[in-house]
This record gives sequence, structure tokens and C-alpha cells, in this order.
Amino acid sequence: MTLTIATTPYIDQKPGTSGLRKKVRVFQQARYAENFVQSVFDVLDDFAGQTLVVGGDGRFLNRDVIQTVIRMAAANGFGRVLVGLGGILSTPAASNIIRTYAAFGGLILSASHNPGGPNEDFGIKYNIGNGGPAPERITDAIHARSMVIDRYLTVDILDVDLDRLGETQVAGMVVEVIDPVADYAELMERLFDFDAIRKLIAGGFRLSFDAMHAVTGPYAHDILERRLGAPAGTVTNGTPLPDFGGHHPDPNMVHAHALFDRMFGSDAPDFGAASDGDGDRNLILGRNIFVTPSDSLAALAANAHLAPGYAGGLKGIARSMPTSGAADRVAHALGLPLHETPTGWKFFGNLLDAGMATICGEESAGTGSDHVREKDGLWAVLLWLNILAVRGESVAAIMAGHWARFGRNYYARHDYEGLETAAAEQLVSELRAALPALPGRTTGSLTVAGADEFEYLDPVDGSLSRGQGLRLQFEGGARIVFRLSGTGTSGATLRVYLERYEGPDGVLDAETPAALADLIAAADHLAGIPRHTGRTAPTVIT
Ligand code: VG1
Ligand code: CO
Repeated sequence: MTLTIATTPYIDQKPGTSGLRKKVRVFQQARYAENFVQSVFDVLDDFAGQTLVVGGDGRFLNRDVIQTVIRMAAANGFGRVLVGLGGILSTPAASNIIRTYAAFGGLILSASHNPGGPNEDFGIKYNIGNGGPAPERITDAIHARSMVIDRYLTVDILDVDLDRLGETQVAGMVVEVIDPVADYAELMERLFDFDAIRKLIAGGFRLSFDAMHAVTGPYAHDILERRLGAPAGTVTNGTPLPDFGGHHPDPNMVHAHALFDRMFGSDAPDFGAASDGDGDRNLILGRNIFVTPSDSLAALAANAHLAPGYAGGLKGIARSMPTSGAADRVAHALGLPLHETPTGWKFFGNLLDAGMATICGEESAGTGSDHVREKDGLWAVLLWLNILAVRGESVAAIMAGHWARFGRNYYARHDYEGLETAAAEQLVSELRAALPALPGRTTGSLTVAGADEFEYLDPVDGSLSRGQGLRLQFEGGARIVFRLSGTGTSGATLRVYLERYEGPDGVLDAETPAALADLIAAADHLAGIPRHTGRTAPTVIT
């Protein structure tokens, strides 16, 4: 029954920040997806008879690759595959399914916030039994295996009907098509005070959620409109489409501009939110206010105890290195440990498993907790709603109070997209070489106090991750971080993270671009951004 198909390696299957992401046409090459999936299975031990979870964000190729994975899982000896109805599983829901059903692991098919469609992006990510992204030890092994692979295993069967709930037998393995929303929604009901949120909404509080034609549509319809009683129309763009309606499902000022317009327009609702392609990011807005993801992390950590799931307090807070230090101030005030990890959710898994952190976040609109092992867009929305319901204040008032207590970390990320890879790498290597000489150097009003390249020693498993971003620290506490994106599919993207702290007695209501103007000039100057890239302005500011 099992077929052994000869193959030859593709040399470009190294997983990035979050799995393997490529153009759809790259995945459409003969045996490309098969090679990667088999490379994953080849580096895993002892999964015979075990359960594999499969699902994705509904983008172009999702259904095809799910069928491929089902055949290969059967041939490789899995006992059961759980797949979301219609092939749909948001990334946090997949993490929850893996944990709830004690699966061996899961394959999540997504390129997250990258656009979808025949000419756009696709991706595959392996998650381990704790529900979280595979750590580097495993992704490195997958890559090594992909470089020498010479065969994959499959079975010759018809496609499984993904649009009907229930079990079918596939070559000795059980495939169960499950409701993608129910388990996740029940988890949210255990964590948050749905009665309080329901009352808030019934009392006239207005909210708007933009699902961006991506995976959170069905989740948001069920949770916000059905379970919490928000009026129909609260969720916009709520049907997942293979090409996300031609948009980038990236919840930021550029790609979620319709929501920004609504929240800054006349008659704005009280609360606005959006999520990304695979449902793990969140964008939070109040009436006339955008809450930066770093600030949102800090505010959620400071107020989490108001939600039932976190009433006992937090064990610790973790943030990725380029995320602002706003959460550090909260951790300090609450007497909690603060962990600083490299970019990418895979680095939070060990801390969460070890009970060293409860809430984690990244500046890239990712926030989550120990309820799953992925960042979770709707979770952040619901925690905000729970806090708003308990405090009875507006988003703007909560943030003003937060800054008055902890001070404010003015923050922005400037992305330079579509750079020539060689030019971007040259910029980074020149800056790296210049780091030792930078301390003491003055540019404009700023003096460099320290300069280094971030590396992370995992306190749980002792693994060391090098080369995780170049950091310039300035006297007075301002900071610039430079790193290259590990999720793009063409050219290179330079990310420049800018941050300046203003204490509780300082200016707390400045406009961010003005507050960061000196730092922006320093970044251009110290890294030679125009010289290396030919660009005088970023492509996207978040
Ligand atoms: C980006 C973000 C990072 C995030 C990653 C995956 O990575 O910066 O914080 O974890 O995307 O998020 P990079 O390497 O491009 O900077 V998602 O929602 O795309 O799975
Ligand atoms: Co995502």
C-alpha cells in the first residue's frame, strides 16, 4: 500500500522565523512540499500510531497540501489526523487542538500576514507536542534532512472530504474532520468573563473587528457576535478567501487602513481590532488611539489579573528583544521576572512550559499567554474587552493612566522591504564590524552608550542562539535595533526598531514621529541606510 517515491533535494528549505515560507509557485514544483513534509517526519521519533493535527489559514494551496499531508501521514505510520473543517485552523486554535487532544504534533499551513493567491505566498510550519513552534534544534534538523532527502512515503488514495465533519479511514489511519472553532471558543470562555463582556456590549459599547478575509472570520463571528452578542456586522471581511480578497492580511496602519479610518473618523466605535492571515496577531485601537503592540503587551500584563484566567497573577513576562521596554516597567513594578528572547514565538515555548512566564509578546502585533504555545490574536482582543468591561474606562483613558504610572516608551518600527539581499547583508555586516567603535560616538543630540549583537542563552535547555539583532543603546535610555526579516519570500527586509523612554513626569502626549525624529536620523547615519539601500524612507512604518 505504501509507495516509496524517489526524490532529490531542494536546497532552499531552511525554515525561517516561523516555518518555511515561499512563493506558491515554488511550492508547486514537483515534490517540493512532499520533500519538506517528509523531512519533518524523518527527524521525528516514535510517532507510530500517534495523532497529527493539520490545518491552515485557508490560503491558496491550503487544501491541496492538506491532502498531501494526509497521504504522507498515513504512509509514515501516524494513527490519526485531526483536520479542521474546510482545512481551516487558526494558528492558536491549532496549538490548542494539539494540546487538548495530546497530539504528537501538527503541521500548520500558513504564510501568516503575507498575501495569498497563485502568485503570492504559502508556508508550512511544524509544531511540537506542547502546541508550540518547533525549536531551532528541530528546525535545523529538518533543514539538514531536506538537503539529503532521496525518497518520500505516500499512499495512493482519493482525496478526503474536508467539508464534512466526522471520521474516515485512510489506508489504516483515521482522519477526523473537526470543528475548527468549538474547542478554541470554549477555552476563551474559561479564561475570560464572557458575562461581563456581554453586559458591556449590551450596554451600548461598540466594537469593530476586521478579519481581513483571513482565518479569524469564523472564530470572530462565533465568539464576538454569537457568544458575546455583538450585533451582526461587528465582524467585517469575515469570510476566509484563498487570496484574502487581494489584500495583505497584515493588521497594521498600511494594510488595515479601513479600520484605522473608522477608528479615527467621526462616529468611531469604542474599540477596534484586527488579526492577520493565520489569526495569531492582533491590532488594538480605541476611539482616536492606536495602541502599539509593545504598549498593548504592557497594558495587558498590568491588568491581566482582572480576567478570571489570570486572577492569580502572573509568573513572569517575556518579550522579544526588539519589543519595547514598556513591559519591563510593569514587570519591575509587579515584582515579576522579565525574559528577553530573540524574535519568533518558538523562543517562548520553553519559558511557558517551565512556568517562568505567563504572558509573552512581540512588537510585531503578537501577544499571548500560557493558554496555548502560539501568539493569539483573538485572545488579546478578548483580554482587552475583559479589562475594558471591568474598568469601565475608554482605551485612551487606560493608556493615559498606564503612561502616568509607568512612563511611556515611544516606539516605531521602520521596515525597508524588497531590498537587494546583498546590499542588506552588506549593511548588517558593516554595522556589525563597526559596533566595538560606536560607544562614545555622538550623532545629533544622541550619544551611543553601548553597542552589541544580541544572543540568547535559553535558561531552560541551555541552547544558544546567536546573531539575533544589532543593538545600539543611547545615553538616556533610547535604543535602535537592526535586524533582517526571516519571514519574507523575495529579496530582503531590513527592520529598524526605534525606542525612546519618557518617565511619568515627562511629555506623555507627543506624536511618535516627532518623539523619535532624532533616533530616525541617527539610524540613517550610523547604519548608512540611504548609502546601502538607496532608500530615503521606509516602505512601512508600524
Ligand atoms: C516577523 C516578526 C516576528 C514574528 C514573525 C512571525 O518575523 O518580526 O516578531 O514572530 O514575523 O509572525 P521577521 O523575521 O520577519 O521579523 V507571523 O504572524 O508572520 O507567524
Ligand atoms: Co501570523
